[in-house]
Amino acid sequence: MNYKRVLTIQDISCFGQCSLTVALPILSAAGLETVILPSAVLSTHTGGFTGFTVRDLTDDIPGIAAHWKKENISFDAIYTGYLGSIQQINQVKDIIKTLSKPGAVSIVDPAMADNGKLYGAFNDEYVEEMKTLVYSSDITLPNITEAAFLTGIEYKEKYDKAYIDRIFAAMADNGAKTVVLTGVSYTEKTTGVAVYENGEYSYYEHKKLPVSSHGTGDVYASAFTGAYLQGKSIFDAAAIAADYTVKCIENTAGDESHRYGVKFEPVLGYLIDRLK
Ligand code: PXL
Repeated sequence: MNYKRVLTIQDISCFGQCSLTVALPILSAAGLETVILPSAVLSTHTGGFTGFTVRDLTDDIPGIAAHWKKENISFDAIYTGYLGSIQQINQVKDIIKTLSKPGAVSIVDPAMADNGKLYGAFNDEYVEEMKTLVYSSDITLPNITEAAFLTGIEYKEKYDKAYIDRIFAAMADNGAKTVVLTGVSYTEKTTGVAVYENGEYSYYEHKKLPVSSHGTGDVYASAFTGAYLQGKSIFDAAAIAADYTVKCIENTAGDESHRYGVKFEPVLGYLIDRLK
């Protein structure tokens, strides 16, 4: 196996199975040296909980990055998820510039919206700043809501391939290189991932489960990053991550007390097998 060092920058939601508590175990299981940079520490994630605590770590980030630079620590890949503020988006841009090895890949999950709406903490100004990070990255993994915000194209619940083509064309016009668009569903019983790479569209379709769970975007992006850095093609990594995410949702479905995240740990073996 290829031993690569990846840095992932996102928050720690202590309870709730998302962001770093998902990314670190999944990337480690994929066989990667995983370095974390927590952007904030929250008692829980912000989806469906009230009264959570937040410790913003913005002021700690420059010192951490400067120490790594001094120690000559650099990365084969930098993968970002939920970032709490505009200032943190700018810090991430600096870190990508200063701590990437030559040829390193930047993978940006613009985790800021779902189901047609921005998450509570974000506004239009945040979206404008996120555009600059997304459009300068090598690979980005938005869902349809995020892609709509990133392009200014209206969000639609029902659409056809022409709508997805329009999103890809607008993202490419803005500078996007490779786009892995999640949650693209053309039929009632199926959903999938649309991939835009080198100007070409491809689509991986799989069954749609009748439940939606929090944190699946983070599971997906982490599994994709793990598979891609282990040498899978963009399309194969997108498909493996989709199959793994389906397994996680299946493993959680039926447990109404577990809607805050997915039980991804018991099925990590499946992901590891797919990476062999
Ligand atoms: O899963 C994305 C995510 C990550 N981190 C925090 C969140 C969310 C989504 O709501 O609130 C803190």
